[in-house]
Amino acid sequence: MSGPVLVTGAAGRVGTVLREGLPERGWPVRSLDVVELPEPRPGEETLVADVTDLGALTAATAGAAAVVHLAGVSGESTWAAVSSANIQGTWTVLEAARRTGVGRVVLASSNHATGFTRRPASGPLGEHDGPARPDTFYGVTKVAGEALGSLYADRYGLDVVCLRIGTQAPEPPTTRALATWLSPRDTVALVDAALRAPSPGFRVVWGTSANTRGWWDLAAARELGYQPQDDAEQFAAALVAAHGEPDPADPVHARVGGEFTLPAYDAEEEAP
Ligand code: 15L
Repeated sequence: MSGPVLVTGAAGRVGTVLREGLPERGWPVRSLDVVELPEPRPGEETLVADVTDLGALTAATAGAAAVVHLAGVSGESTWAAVSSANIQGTWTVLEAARRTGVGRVVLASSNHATGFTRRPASGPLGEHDGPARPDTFYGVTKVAGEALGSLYADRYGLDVVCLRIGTQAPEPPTTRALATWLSPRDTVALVDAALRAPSPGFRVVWGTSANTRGWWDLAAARELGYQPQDDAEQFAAALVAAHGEPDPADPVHARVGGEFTLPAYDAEEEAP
């Protein structure tokens, strides 16, 4: 593959990590966001566009080696806001890739596509144990994004790798994240593997670090070549001292989507 990797939503949390980390792994980056990108890196191309603008996205995708699609609303919102940015936006990215002949798209999906799944009593959850069970409108858009990826893989032959990301952050922010954390270093490693894997076709993989308390099986991600380096356990003592051991009977810990499954995340609460 030649040409830069187009990263949409490059100004966001994950995008900021990739703008730094992908070039270190040999991928030049073309960064796109709806806001002006701060501090362009040497060799980085930057673009400002709305991810639902097909003309702009087609122009931005032309000549790219692959697309890493992160843009969108990253939590619960009104149906209008989240469906436009996340479903229309993902269709736009895939359609732009098809029109320009870019063969690989890595989609940022989310654990919230399966958020109402009960945490396993023992043993890890594989991707097939996690059918669509969204916990929010946001989760529904991630299910739809995966479905669009599947369609574009089957109908048009694109390689589409969907990363069901856990909690991407510099450090695990909560005791739940002792299971769900994806470190910055492992974020880069996971996306790099999704970009490099030979002919993956359509894949859905969990995206976490190698957390001792993790409940998602990383076998499918490892099959792509992902080798996680980090484990949230190094932060466990401090988090447990501050918040107590996670109680499996607490609704936040009983379902994989955590607090997104709580009544407070009913999008009615978000409606204007
Ligand atoms: C996500 O999908 C969100 O984008 C992020 O803000 C976190 O809430 C994360 O999931 C999580 O489950 O911790």
